[in-house]
Amino acid sequence: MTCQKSHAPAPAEAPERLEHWWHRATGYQIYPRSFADSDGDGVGDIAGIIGKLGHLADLGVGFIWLSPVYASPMVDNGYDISDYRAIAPEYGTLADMDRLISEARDRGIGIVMDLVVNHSSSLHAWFKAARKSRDAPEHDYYIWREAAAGGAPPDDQEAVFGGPAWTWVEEVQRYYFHYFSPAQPDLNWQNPALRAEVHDMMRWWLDRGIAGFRMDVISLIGKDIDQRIYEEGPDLHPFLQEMHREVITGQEIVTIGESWSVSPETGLLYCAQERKELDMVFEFSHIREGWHPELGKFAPKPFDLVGFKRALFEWQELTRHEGWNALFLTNHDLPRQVSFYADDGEHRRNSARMLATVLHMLKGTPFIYQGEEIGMTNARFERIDQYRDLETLNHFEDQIARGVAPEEFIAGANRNSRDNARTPMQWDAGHGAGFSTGTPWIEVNSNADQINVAQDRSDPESIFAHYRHLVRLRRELDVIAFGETEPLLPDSSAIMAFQRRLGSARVLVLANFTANRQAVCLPLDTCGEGRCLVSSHRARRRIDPDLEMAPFESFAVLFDS
Ligand code: ISL
Repeated sequence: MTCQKSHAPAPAEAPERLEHWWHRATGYQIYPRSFADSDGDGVGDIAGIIGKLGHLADLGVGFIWLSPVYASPMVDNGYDISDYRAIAPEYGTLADMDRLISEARDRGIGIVMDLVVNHSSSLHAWFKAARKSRDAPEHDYYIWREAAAGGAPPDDQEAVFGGPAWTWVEEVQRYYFHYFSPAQPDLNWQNPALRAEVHDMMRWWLDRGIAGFRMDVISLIGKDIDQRIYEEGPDLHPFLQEMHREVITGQEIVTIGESWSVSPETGLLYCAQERKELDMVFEFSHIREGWHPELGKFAPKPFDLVGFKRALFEWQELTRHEGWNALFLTNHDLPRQVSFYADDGEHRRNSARMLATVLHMLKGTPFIYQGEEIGMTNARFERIDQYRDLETLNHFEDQIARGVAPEEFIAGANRNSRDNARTPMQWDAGHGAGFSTGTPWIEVNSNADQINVAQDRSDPESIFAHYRHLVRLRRELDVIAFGETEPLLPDSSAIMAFQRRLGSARVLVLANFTANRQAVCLPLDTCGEGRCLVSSHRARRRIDPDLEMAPFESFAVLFDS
């Protein structure tokens, strides 16, 4: 192996970027159903979250992204909203919500609400009126088409959660469109009155003092149904610009859009500052790298570090001068990161710390998903009746009907089902993992007696302490918040390596993604004597061109000339 010089271009002068509070903040996602249950009904709630604000303040996060807590029949755990201005009774009341906003604010933590406006619940008052009569003003708040010949649906589009994307309504003799389940009819963004209702509702929440919005599948709102263009349709950006003008302008809030279709070609259309749309997007190219190209998420392919790095670095490059990145490896729709990308057995603690180092040393706003800060793992359910997620259950039915063996499906679900991230937060080794005194709505992970907050925080080398340190580094060091990213060793299938640079400061980040010792050969101009910012093993100061890394070791070293 020969060591090479790095050929990184000299960092170009960046145009001036206005600094906002969220540039140095770390987000924390709460899935309320599974976070903390204060009243023993087996379902997490807002009072439970308030009781745990100390944990989040210790971690140092700047804001919480709260998955939906609105009134909902909970077909999709709250991503089916029946009243945007009411709280689901099992989660609490509007007064609880106001208390959460103010108690979090007292600790320097903002609340970012989940804005789910591609669709509502079929039990929303708008849809109830819409399905009764073609003449109701709300009828046009949804997307209707006449039946095709013989009464068939207008086209053969399938819904994400299985089955056709069209459902027939007898009363109005029409089909309505639902990209997700029939319980989630798509809203018709072409209707200006509907858009005005959404803007009004957003202002209502901002008046309550929230810190921003995470916008669920926002890339779908500009769809052109007749052309069968769903993602990033022709009206997406005009609608986002209108929303910015009507609601967001002049507010020091953060907006994060979710988009499964965004690409490096379209990324800056959402988040370049001068376009006045969103601050950043959750994009999934690094996640899709782990999916089977034809068979999708329930037939995952082995993890490929080279593709994963390519995807992450491409977005680091894209947002070098404009736009901003939302950094994440896990959320409520994805598996637990230690299980998916590293090792959740013998090397779990170092794996968790390594993945955290990699993500939190990149440029962007990082998100920690509940339980990630203690290295929670996938659920490993053995039977389909242990699963609760409608996507997993519907796809099970569908794939069994197509001849897939149940064990084969369960193996895929064990790796990639959304329920892996939805088992209750593991607070302690007691009953219900300290999540609930009752029977949790979904089984607690069987490893809760070994993996829990109390256990992790009693360990001086804890995963929690590692995260807390990373969160602080971003707040304190300009090079971490704003430095440019320069990939190193892009072809290595074992090591992720990169540098961050700002002015005279340079940070070198190295991570071993394997359970083996790895010899690493670094470009000479990356080496030298520096200050160890963070490390999972022994502190590294002197970096030589040839070094050896322990299994799942990670570190970052600061050089300042
Ligand atoms: O993970 C997914 C891709 O197969 C989908 O399950 C998921 O629906 C997609 O990521 C969009 O997610 C968002 O919108 C859905 C909701 O079920 C997810 O929880 C939400 O994050 C519909 O509102």
